[in-house]
Amino acid sequence: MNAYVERVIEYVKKKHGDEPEFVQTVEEVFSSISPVIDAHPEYEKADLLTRMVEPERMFTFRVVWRDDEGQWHTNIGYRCQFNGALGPYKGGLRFQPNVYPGIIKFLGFEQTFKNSLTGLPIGGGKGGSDFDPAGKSDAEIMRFCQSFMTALYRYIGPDVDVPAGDIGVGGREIGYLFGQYRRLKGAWENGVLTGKGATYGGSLIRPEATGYGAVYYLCEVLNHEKDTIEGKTIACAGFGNVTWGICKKATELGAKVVTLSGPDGYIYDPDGVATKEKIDYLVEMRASGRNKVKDYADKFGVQFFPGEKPWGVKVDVVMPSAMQNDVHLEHAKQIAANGIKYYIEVANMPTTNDALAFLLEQKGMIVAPSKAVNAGGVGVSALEMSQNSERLVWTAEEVDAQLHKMMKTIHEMSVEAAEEYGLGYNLVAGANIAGFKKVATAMMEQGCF
Ligand code: 2IT
Repeated sequence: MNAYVERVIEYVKKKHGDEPEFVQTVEEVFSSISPVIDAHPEYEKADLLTRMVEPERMFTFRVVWRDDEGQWHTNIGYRCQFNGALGPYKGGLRFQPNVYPGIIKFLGFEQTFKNSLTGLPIGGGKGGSDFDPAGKSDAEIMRFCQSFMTALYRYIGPDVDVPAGDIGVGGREIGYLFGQYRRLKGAWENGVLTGKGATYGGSLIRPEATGYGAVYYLCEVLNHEKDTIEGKTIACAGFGNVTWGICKKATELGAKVVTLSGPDGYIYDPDGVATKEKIDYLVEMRASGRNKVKDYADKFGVQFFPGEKPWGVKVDVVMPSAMQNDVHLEHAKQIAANGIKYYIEVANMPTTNDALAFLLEQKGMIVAPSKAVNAGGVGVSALEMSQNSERLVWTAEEVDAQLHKMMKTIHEMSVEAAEEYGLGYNLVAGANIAGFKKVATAMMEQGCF
């Protein structure tokens, strides 16, 4: 590996040992771009990599809210404006009790390169709170969102920083956040958030975009292998918005999602999460706030495996679509032992670095990285920003066609970037290189700061 890259990784390990997820993503991205640093000595001269691992701005804020019994609670809010070289900071808000600076920073770092891959003018950001939405009433969620936005609104804006949803933040939360922003600003700036409802500037297809985009990307991979999606079985994780989108598109194209997971275990449905009733039920499960996938097994009479992950199931395609570090080395070994050819990451950093390295060594296995596969979500968010600034609403067909084109281009760019450095069909390195190059060029051209 390039000596400068090694030094920066060591520096990050030393400085951020208490933020393991952040160290993990820096190591993953920077080890891929080592050949680019070899070819561009000016990056070391400008110490570009040390600049890249330091967020432009990151802050915390107090979020105080009252529950239905009249009890007061205090949570921590975060926003990390990681890199604005390509456009306004853009990235989701995550509400989950395990949120701490290391999670927000890993997501913001990933987001910077992912947003670059979309080809659209968006910088990287991320935010959220350690608030736990599970079991909260609608009124409690609303009061929390209003308090969160009251603290955040002066630091964001359509040309400054445009948050969206992530785990624990969906259309309902974005609605409450937007309502409070509008109330505080006294202005119709609907470009300030994406993932809005369709009646007030939300883009059609945005709720589906991450899942649809992931399946479009999978189709590009299959096409490259002269294979087709028809008849394929897919193991997914989670049962949130992303998995829902995958189920819809996979079913439409003749494939079957056979597993879902939750904090309580996983379900196996050999017929596939493939009927409208089943797919709609995912939305109900999520809205219930129970956060249990067993509900699906009870309702549809399929097998439930308590406390287990779905990675031992024999399928054609594995798509970890729930959360970070969901696939460990022991799971990776099971996946390889099952002879699975397609490992398509969907959630942000779903694979530990040792598991990823193991999978990349497997002959005949194709590994696709999440920052490319899930980029359709934020890509359509950028299209939502375009529609808001034009004060227009595009049709679902227009948005879907653009999303499809975007996913094809991301795959193509990754293939070309890896080939340029003699790495063959390496989608992980290709995505990191292609995403990095644009951010690096923009930072260099904008001077040192
Ligand atoms: O991880 C992601 O790309 C998101 N949560 C979506 C971000 C966005 O701005 O739509």
